[in-house]
Formats: sequence, C-alpha cells, structure tokens
Amino acid sequence: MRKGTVWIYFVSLSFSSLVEIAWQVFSGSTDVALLTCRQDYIYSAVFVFQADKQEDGGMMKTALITGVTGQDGSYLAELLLDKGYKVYGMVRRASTETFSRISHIKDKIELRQADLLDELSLIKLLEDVQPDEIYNLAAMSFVPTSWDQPILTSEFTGTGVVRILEAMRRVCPKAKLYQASSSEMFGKVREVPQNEDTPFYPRSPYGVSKAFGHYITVNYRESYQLFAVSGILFNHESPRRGMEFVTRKVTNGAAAIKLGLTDELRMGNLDARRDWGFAGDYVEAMWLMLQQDTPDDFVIATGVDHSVRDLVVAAFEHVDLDWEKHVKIDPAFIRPAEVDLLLGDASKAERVLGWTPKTDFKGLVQMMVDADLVRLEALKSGRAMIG
Ligand code: NAP
Ligand code: F7E
Repeated sequence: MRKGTVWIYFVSLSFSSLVEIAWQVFSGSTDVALLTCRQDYIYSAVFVFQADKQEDGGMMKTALITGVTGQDGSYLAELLLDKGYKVYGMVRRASTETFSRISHIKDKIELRQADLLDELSLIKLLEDVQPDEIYNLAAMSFVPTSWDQPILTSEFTGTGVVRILEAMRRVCPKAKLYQASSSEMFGKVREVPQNEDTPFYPRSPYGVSKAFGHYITVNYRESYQLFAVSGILFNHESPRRGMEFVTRKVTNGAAAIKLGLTDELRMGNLDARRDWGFAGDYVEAMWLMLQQDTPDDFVIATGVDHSVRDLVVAAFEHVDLDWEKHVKIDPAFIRPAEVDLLLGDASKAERVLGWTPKTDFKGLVQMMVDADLVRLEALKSGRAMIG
C-alpha cells in the first residue's frame, strides 16, 4: 500500500471512529467506544509504520554491487531485490553496453557509472548512493589473462580494493563491505582441505592480487574498525559463467558438438582438480556474511573436488557423446604455473552462518549443459538469444 493511501485511510478511519464513538457515548456504552477507538488507532499505526518501511526506505536497506554485470553480480542483484533491498549497480563506461546478464532486472536496479581505477568516481558514487551494504565483486577475474596483463590485473583486482575501502572509510564508515576473495590465494596448497587458517601461496598475478585485496580488507577492518569482510569463495559456476572458464567452455562445447555445430573441443590440463559449486548458492553466503553482528572471514565451498576430466565426462555423458572422440589437448591452454588442487572446508560457514550448498556437481553440470543446448538450438534456428 502506498503511503498517501495509508494517510487517507488513517484520516477516514479516524473520522468514522469519531462518528461511531459519538454514537456509542450517546447510547451509553462508553467502554465499547474506548475499545473501538484504541483498536482503530493501533491498526492505523501499524499500517503507517509498514508504509514508512516500504516507501521511505527507513527500514529498506540500500546495497551497492560493483561488478553487477558479472556472473555473481547478476545473481546477487536478484537475491537482494527479492529481499526488498534498493539495489545500485556500479558499471564502467564502455562504448557498447554489456548488460546481458542483468537485462531481465535492469528496470529494477539503478546503474551508476564509476571505475575501480578512479578513486574520485568511487567517492562520488558512495556519496550519491549512501549504501548500507557494499559488495565489491568487480575484478579482472580470468586467471590466464592475469599473466598477459599483470599490472592492469593488480590495479583492478588488488589496488581497486583499497580504493573502495578508502572511499567507504571517508564517506560511509558505518556501511558493511563484502570483498570477493578467492581460493586462488591458496594456489600451491599448504594443506588439504583449505580453511580460513590455511596459509596462502598464490600461483598467478590474479591470485597475488586477490591476496593483497584480502589482507587490505582485514587491515582496514582492524585499523579503522570498519565492518569489512572477505569471502574466500571456491570456484562457482552457472549458465551465466563467462565462456572462457573451463566449466562453461566444456558445457557449451558438449552442447555445440551435440547439435552438430562443431566437432572438436580443445582443452588444457585435464588433471587439475577444483571444488565447483553453483553461483546462485554462493551469493546467499555473501549476503549472510553481512548480516552478522561482528565482521569475519569465511571459506565458501562444497567440500567435494573433481578433475577437469570428470567435468568433461559428466558433460558429454549428459548428451550421450563419447568425449574421447572430440576432446583434444592443446598446449595453448596450459598455464605457466598451475593450481593443481583446490578443495574447501566450509564448516565455519555452516556453523556460524548456517550456510550449506544446495547444488551438487552433477546437477550443476547438467543445468549448464541444458541451458547451453537451449541457447544454441535457438541460435541454430535463427532466433537470437543472449547468454
Ligand atoms: P565476472 O563474471 O568476470 O565479473 C567481473 C565484473 O567486474 C564484471 O561486472 C566487470 O564489468 C567488472 N569489472 C571489471 N573491471 C572493472 C573496473 N575496472 N571497474 C568496474 N567494474 C569492473 O566475475 P564473477 O565470476 O562474477 O566473480 C565476481 C568476483 O568474485 C570477482 O572479483 C572474482 O574475481 C571473484 N571470484 C570469483 C569466483 C568464481 O568462481 N566465479 C571465485 C572466487 C572469487 P564488465 O562487464 O564491464 O567487464
Ligand atoms: O580453470 C583448467 C585450468 O579458468 C579451472 C576464476 O573464477 O576460479 C576461477 O579460476 C581449471 C584450471 O578457473 C582448460 O588449467 C583445463 O586448472 O575455469 P578456470 P580458475 O583458474 O580455477 C577462481 C576461484 C577464481 O577466483 C577465478 O576468478 O581448469 N583447464 N583446460 C582449463 N581452463 C580453462 N579456462 N580453459 C581450458 O581449456
């Protein structure tokens, strides 16, 4: 109900109450009159309170998502809208818009231009939005590119985190900030499985930049008493995953071969092992981390690992194809330094946040293959679809 409507209701209710009370007093039943009066005003107060909550944003929280056009940003925006948040998304200026992942919710969120490389733009953004919660998801997130563009990666993925923390410290120190840290920080793992206390040994400029982002988040929390937390998320995937990441490359490849659009899929190291979960489940954990009374860091993972070969087998089996007839090893996809195994222990998240993943590996792969089949079938039959 809109606030204006509530006030009209309140005034008319008061008027009708007065008429009724006058009649009851006139007819001698004073107790009933007082009771009626009290009930009516309590109902009115409840309505006005609820309308205030919805209209003024008095109780409605405001969230800012950097990286809203990415895989995680799109799922998180959906989740926060469902929870009744006012959602702002930070986008960087481009000559062509890359909003395909948020096209279905674009009219429900407010997009604002700023860039992680430009401190002033971040300060102006926070002044404008005054967020209760900031989710810093923006980053250069593809590991192989970080060897080709190590300086840009450290600017986006590493130093960008200080810029947003510094802007928050100056403009809205009472806000809560989530930093998107990564299992890539564990790199050449020191123990299996990895938890919040496992030492870092990053193996790429991306992993090194994320380790910087993690430590600077912890440091700003401890130095300035900010509510800033680091979510150490293991690989999470979805039909909205970028095409260059291994899961999507494989599910898209299997679907394309099934539909006769291609015959071959060129891959790198099939022995690498990852703990793969569903992005839709993982954004729930991000939100939960900001609903706690005290800021803390959490590992988010499924606790189950699979090899890239297992991924290939699962995807090709789902479309009744023999993967060995189609998959070729191409040295171009072998990395200068590999992360052989990532396996997370998310027991702290389960204990403190009550978070557990809902989607298993097989369900995830099938969901992604099915989505790629639908999208490619539509493309094949000439109906353009973006995904
Ligand atoms: P993604 O799909 O690659 O999205 C990255 C987002 O960052 C995009 O919206 C991109 O905008 C934005 N961005 C990049 N550089 C920017 C800049 N200079 N200024 C403003 N925005 C910029 O990544 P994701 O999979 O959603 O991951 C979200 C975050 O979680 C990333 O920080 C990633 O490193 C981290 N993470 C991901 C995983 C995973 O498995 N997915 C695991 C651990 C941590 P454009 O659309 O303009 O390119
Ligand atoms: O590779 C191997 C590759 O690119 C996974 C990012 O979201 O998760 C992601 O980083 C594994 C690697 O993800 C191909 O060598 C084999 O061992 O899907 P990926 P990633 O590097 O684990 C972490 C947690 C993040 O934070 C990152 O932002 O698969 N692999 N053959 C291949 N990988 C790719 N991309 N392509 C291949 O052909």
